[in-house]
Amino acid sequence: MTRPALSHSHWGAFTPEVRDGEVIGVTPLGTDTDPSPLLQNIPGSIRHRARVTAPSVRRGWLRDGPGPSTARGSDEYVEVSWDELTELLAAELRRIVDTHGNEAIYGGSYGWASAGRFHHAQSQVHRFLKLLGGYTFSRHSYSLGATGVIMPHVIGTHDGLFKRSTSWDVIVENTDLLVSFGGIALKNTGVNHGGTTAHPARDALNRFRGRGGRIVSFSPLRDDIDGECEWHAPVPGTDVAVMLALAHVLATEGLADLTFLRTYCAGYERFERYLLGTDDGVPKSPEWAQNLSGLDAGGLRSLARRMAAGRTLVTVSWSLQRVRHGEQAPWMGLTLAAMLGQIGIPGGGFGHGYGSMNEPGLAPVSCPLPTFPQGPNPVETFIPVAAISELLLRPGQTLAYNGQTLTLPDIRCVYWAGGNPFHHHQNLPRLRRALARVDTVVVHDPVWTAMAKHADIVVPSTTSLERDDFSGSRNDPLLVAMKAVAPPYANSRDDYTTFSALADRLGFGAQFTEGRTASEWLRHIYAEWAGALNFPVPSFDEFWDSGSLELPTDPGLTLLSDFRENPDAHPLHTPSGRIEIFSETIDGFGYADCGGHPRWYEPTEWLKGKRAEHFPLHLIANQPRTRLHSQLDFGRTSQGSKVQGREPLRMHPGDAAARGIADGDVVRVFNDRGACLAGAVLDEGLRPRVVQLSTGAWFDPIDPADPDSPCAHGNPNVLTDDSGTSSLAQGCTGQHVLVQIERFEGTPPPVRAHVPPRFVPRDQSRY
Ligand code: PGD
Repeated sequence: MTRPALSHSHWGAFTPEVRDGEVIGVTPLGTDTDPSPLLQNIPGSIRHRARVTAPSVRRGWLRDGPGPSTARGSDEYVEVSWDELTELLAAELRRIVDTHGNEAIYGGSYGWASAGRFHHAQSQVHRFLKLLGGYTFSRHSYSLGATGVIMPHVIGTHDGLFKRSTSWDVIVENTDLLVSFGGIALKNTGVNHGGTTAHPARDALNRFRGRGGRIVSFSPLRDDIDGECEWHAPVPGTDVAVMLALAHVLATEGLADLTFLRTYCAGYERFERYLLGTDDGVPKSPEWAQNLSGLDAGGLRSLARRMAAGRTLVTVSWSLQRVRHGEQAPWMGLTLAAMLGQIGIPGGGFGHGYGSMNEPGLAPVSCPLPTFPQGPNPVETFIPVAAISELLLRPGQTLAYNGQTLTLPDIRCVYWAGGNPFHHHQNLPRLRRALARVDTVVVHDPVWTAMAKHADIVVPSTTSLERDDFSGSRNDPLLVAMKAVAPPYANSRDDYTTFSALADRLGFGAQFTEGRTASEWLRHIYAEWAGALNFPVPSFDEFWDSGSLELPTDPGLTLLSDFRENPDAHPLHTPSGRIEIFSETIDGFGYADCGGHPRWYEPTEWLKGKRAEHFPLHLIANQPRTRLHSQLDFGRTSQGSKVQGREPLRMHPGDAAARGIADGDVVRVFNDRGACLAGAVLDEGLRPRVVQLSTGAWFDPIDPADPDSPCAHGNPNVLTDDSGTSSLAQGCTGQHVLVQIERFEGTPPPVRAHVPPRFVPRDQSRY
């Protein structure tokens, strides 16, 4: 038995214990004081049955050639050699480019893939497709679709909000009251997309409480704050109304900081007319908000006074913008903080995403990170990332987005590496119909996800445990040398090798590889980076041998402190240089679903709407506690939470009793879009009529040939609505959906989510 060096994942660094090419145990990095339980999903993952063991082609595609097919998702596969795969794929890409042009390839390929600067699947696929002549791309993320568009308009940055957020230490030392919309769930602070070597949030919140700080949490789920807090459980989707009510108290009781609003903001007066009901006759008072949110008006009034009386930080979780009209919550949270006048003061102001990822609150690295060069994309067509089904189902039609009218191109090939749309996209029956329309679907993944099972060409990728790489994230001090701990499993290859062979076959191999092997690229990227720094770092060999390298960071930040100090010397990148409480730009777009200032819009999926007469429970489809998205769903931590093999669905005991449901029962969750099975867990820590089913259980259609088939395993995206946040951002709205639930009677179907598809021998594939 050997004990190899450090390895790294999105949820933490660890030392793997390896036997016979498999990880059998992991020891978290010694300096990590709160290691993530997700690490325990890793043992057994290299040789798991769900791995793609060889290049595979869908039988119908091999037999009939490229073209639309409803067999995607239910067909058999044929194993082919790497040479044959390269030949087939290169010929198909050439055909599409020659016949339909490069914009007919959708390479938006969203997804978190694995930690690692070089073998990062998105970087690899995008570099390859750019050199092929380009591809239709995607903008923004499923995490932050609404924020990614609204915040640059109103505060002039998106990344900076997280990267240069107020640090945990500053909060611990200065904040009196932390008013959190959407909570600060420590389950989410386990992860970061570049990797993360320390988890300070739990300790920071405890130290904050120890100093006398108070936490107020607005969330339908009690455990969105771990530990003590004042919990308010509004009707889901009404946070903006609650924020408006707090703002109303500040405005009407002389508690708003008018000097701050005049000096640092633009357009408060226009917003105030709306707030006070000057034009529409509806004051957005606590009584008004009580009607919508179910929260006591008196309680809101006294909270607003407390917020004005001390150092208050208003935080908004990312989940609140992952709903219809999701642009409004971060914008209104920012406006509320601006009215308190504490933006830029240590411990006061605004924060977005504390408890959404392990980034806000952490010190940023004060130098650039090493990068794998991408090059330009010669194609200009794109979609906001969550419009994938729109793109495939409505070629030639238009989509409103951020003041533009996009014409959707006619996509013939969908090329995916390092993401799982059957995890991240909404309304899976619609997505299945959309994928049936194209000529060819290509997926690179180490495992047989539902997306791989819908592909025509499946490329077996290695996991990060099977290749040398190094990781780094913008808010983590360590570059970590990620040394391979096992050889590539079965017949898998790293994506770089796959793309190198393909590029070679297509005639641009030399441009893609620049003559370097993977290990030469690691050295090259490191050397290029080291050469551009203004401080010395060890040689690559020294770094590789020592296992990690500590980078300088900017500790003790307060968000927008420089702007506060001197708004003329440090103007925001907005048209006014100020925080735009009223945005002339957005107003000028003339959208009915996103106007010039933050406002309350009635949600489409909420308990007080018409739809709730048919589907009377509000399902929160949030991030899972037991895995990252859909990754390693078959791992120990994830499997340990399942109920009768299905994803746990939490519901209030009263709602369960009314339906004859007991703890541990299999339940059927349904609405007019689809249905799934799940395992009931009764919990009083939810607002009545709210249920919670996390994303990430692998989609498992009971009848794979039926696009409307229910999922046996508990994937909530069979239920969610595939509509954008608004015409402004068109972001993902998967967080909220109305459903009905009943006890499942009879013998539930088996869960086959992690079982590979059926294969037929090569000589039978012609029939
Ligand atoms: P992952 O499960 O991380 O989900 O969606 P995302 O697609 O990122 O998928 C990553 C895939 O990459 C996995 O299948 C993994 O096996 C594969 N992979 C890992 N390493 C490699 C590699 O080296 N090479 C290749 N080729 N593949 C690799 C996440 C998305 O879901 C996000 S970020 C959010 S915030 C959204 N949240 C919600 C939500 O709140 N509610 C709903 N209903 N839906 C959501 N979807 C979104």
